Amino acid sequence: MIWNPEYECMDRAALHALQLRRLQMTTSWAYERIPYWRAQLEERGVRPRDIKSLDDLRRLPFADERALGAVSPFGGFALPLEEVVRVHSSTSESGQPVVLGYSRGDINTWTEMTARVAAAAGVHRGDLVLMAFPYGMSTSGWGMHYGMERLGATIIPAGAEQSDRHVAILQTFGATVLVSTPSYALFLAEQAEELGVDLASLKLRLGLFGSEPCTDAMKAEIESRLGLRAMDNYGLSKVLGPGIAGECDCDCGLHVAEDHLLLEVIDPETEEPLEYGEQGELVITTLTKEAFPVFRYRTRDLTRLDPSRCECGRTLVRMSKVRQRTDDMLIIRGVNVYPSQIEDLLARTEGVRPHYLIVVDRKKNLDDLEVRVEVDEDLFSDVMGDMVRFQRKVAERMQAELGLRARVTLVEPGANEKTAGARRVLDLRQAD
Ligand code: DLL
Repeated sequence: MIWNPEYECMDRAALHALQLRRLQMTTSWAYERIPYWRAQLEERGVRPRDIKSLDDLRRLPFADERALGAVSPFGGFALPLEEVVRVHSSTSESGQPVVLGYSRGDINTWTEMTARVAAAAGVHRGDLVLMAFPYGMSTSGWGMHYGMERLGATIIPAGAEQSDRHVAILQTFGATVLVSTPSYALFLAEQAEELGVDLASLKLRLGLFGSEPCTDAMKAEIESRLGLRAMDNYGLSKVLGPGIAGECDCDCGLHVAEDHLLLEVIDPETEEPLEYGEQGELVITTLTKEAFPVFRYRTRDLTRLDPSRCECGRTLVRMSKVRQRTDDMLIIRGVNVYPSQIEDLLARTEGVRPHYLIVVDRKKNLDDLEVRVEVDEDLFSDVMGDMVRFQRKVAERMQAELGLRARVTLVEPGANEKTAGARRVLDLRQAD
């Protein structure tokens, strides 16, 4: 089903005219209300009135998560807190969380965007949806939740990380749709089998998966084990959350909400724009956000765009599935983390040498994070109890500061170099 044909099937010339009007409005809005963006524009000698065509987008400055982190918590807001009805937060490379604000209008637009994604994937009224994304400060659970409700589906807001409960819900409620990361879907299949559940007896028919890359092999495995159709959807918190793009029935890419977002694909080295069809880094400008507009956000995600007409009738551009990033960010059980954040945490821990190795693997379809920490000789020769206490301390810090469950292994000086040379990360998860 096409949720909003007026916009999703819009003539592209009319769409471009709408985008230009919205870009002009957003530029003036940010210039007048956000000192950070005003300074950025002035530095480049650009005034809002200089935006006369969509090509003038290139005159605007880029943003990245360091920049947004630096103005957090509220320096990126265009509205006073009285008019901000929700805040979320998202990690950044610098370790400084980026705080995201949403006005009532933003929540409404976001809901519309996730409703579109859900409808394009095939969710409809009468579906019983198991939401297995987190509902905390992360945008994942809330964003999809509201869209599903608007669509008229029945949502079960279970939240993340309660697999036994999830299995019980799938069985007793007969949920028809699962919303989660793709790796969690596989883990759930595994759990259900271990609990003796016959997967064929479940009523699942559809999965909306996102927040991390999904290989073709993984998708095929999810579909065959859970007996559902797996649909990909893409989003990122700094720009909005989920709802930026989603697959339709035609299996030919993810339609992007271009009436709300302006996309570029650039060469990440030269920052020059690339043609349709060429792979490069996705850069996103928001066109309708009120509380937290963002210009030319460098997603670090690699994709290509296809504006050709899709058989489903939507005219919105399709982005290819994201399989790779330009940076070293890891997504572990849906949590984004940079090796530099782990390094920083270790550097602040007494007794740790500056040699560590991050080993990411997938065990029983669940991401497994091990941090092998080299410790001083004397700690090694200490009694067992001290070592265990030390391991626990590091693991607790990882959980508290980065939201990550990790196994911390203490190794002797020099051990990591023997295993991995100069590398700091070993990602052993399969890729195809
Ligand atoms: O992951 C928002 C989201 C939630 C999207 C639920 C879809 C479903 P962040 O936590 O800010 O936001 O992480 C954003 O995750 O830059 C990509 O690298 C990666 N990512 C998100 N969706 C996909 C996807 C949410 N479908 C970062 N395929 C992005 C591959 C994805 N990577």
